[in-house]
Amino acid sequence: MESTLGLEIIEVVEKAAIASAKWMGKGEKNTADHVAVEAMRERMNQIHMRGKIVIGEGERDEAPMLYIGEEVGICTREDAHSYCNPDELVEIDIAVDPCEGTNLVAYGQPGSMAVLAISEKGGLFAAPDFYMKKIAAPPAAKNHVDINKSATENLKILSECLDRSIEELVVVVMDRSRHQDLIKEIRGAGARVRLISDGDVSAALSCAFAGTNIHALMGIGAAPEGVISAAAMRCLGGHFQGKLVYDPEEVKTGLIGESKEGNIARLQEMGIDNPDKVYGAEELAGGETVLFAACGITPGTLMNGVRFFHGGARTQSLVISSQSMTARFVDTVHMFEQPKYIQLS
Ligand code: VTB
Repeated sequence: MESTLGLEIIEVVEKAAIASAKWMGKGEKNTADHVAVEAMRERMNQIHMRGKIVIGEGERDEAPMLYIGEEVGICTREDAHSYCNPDELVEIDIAVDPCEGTNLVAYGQPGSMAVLAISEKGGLFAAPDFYMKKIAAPPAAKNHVDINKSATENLKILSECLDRSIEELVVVVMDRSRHQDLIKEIRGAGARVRLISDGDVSAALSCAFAGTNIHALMGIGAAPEGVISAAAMRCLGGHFQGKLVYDPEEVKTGLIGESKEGNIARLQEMGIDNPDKVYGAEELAGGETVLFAACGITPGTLMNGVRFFHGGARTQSLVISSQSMTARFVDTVHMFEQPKYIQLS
């Protein structure tokens, strides 16, 4: 996979974040999402790559752009052989969430970002549009905590791995009714809960960095976002596990007339024969080379949000590569026109 790709994808997430940030606080979540999708797709189509969207904005008949299966990049054109080199013609899989946390953007709340993950063909799990039970934890706890253990057991393990008292531990949980028992159990074990309204990708990622005051993510979110989180955690050596949720008793997928049996059958049609399988980060993002890029739309734990100034904008992105084993924080000043001056910080 092209090493330059790791640099070009910074611009892909930056453009999406800037477009979406213009709608920050306007209460228009669909517009905040739509403009991010357009900007991400436009910049991706300027890259010498042969990409296929494996996680995107929906099925082809649901989403006009960045739908599952859409081909993106200059080297997807029929005459690509005449102007793309062999490396650039190698098919790659792309998982995108141009505006992860549309509500957060619409209401000006922290934690939204434009995000994507890339791997060679077949390197990312094409997650179904189901919920996923997730657990994320720092590298020190990798393969020690386990999604099949109780929150209480995992907190004890986390405490030992991090050499921190349970009372010091902070677990991020999405503020949903489905998590009432989980939240009660975490607090009962003595740990603290940081509730978020949306954006569990940012939360998962934060577990891999010290100093974020986030020591774990637990609870149920979306499976596609779980794959993107896993791509980052795979590169960072963090712990991430996911387990598909198919029982409406745990969480309703919103499909009319859904049933546990019907959901199991849908998963089997997708080739998922074991609906109770536990996926590790290395299975959700198992490719030899995995790239992850995110740019803050609103301020978050790891990255600042987009800040506009007269004639430009400033962004902060994070690009992680399993190839170079690097996590780059990229601070970019975008000059839309010749600025009067550039604020240094
Ligand atoms: C989850 C979470 C995402 O949306 O999908 C959430 O993974 C939706 O959960 O990060 P609900 O269906 O319970 O609202 C996000 O928060 C944002 O896309």
